[in-house]
Amino acid sequence: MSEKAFVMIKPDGVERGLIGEIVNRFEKKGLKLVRAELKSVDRAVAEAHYGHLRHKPFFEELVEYITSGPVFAMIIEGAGAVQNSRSLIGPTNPAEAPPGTIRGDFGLDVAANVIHGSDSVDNAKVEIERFFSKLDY
Ligand code: YYY
Ligand code: MG
Repeated sequence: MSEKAFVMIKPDGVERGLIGEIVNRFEKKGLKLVRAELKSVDRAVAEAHYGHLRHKPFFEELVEYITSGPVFAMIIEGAGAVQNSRSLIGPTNPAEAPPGTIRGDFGLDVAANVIHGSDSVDNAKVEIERFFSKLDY
């Protein structure tokens, strides 16, 4: 059975008009876009999504950033969708991400790093349920 990943273009990526370019990369890789929605993230969802970082000094800034404008939330499906989407996205800090990766090509700022991708199959399930209603996938 094919795997699902949760991927989200963050407010800076949406604002800078990168949705088409980014979706294109997933499609070219052979991963399928099975659900997508432009939506705003409220504070409760943001705090849950970044709950693993709540004790970090940048947590408040992170929550403010992700709630600052619309995001483009996606369910991506295909073989190894979680690992393969993380490979397309690249390392957390865009300043250190290699060219050819989404973060390497489109960013410099670790706080506004263009895109989120789930880091495990289990977390992907939790994130998909957090951002999409059950009827949507
Ligand atoms: O999964 P990934 O997004 O690559 O990194 P996480 O360690 O899960 O951190 C989530 C999010 O937090 C990251 O995308 C940017 C932000 N962040 C930050 O602003 N400063 C850091 N030093 C580390 C992470
Ligand atoms: Mg993460």
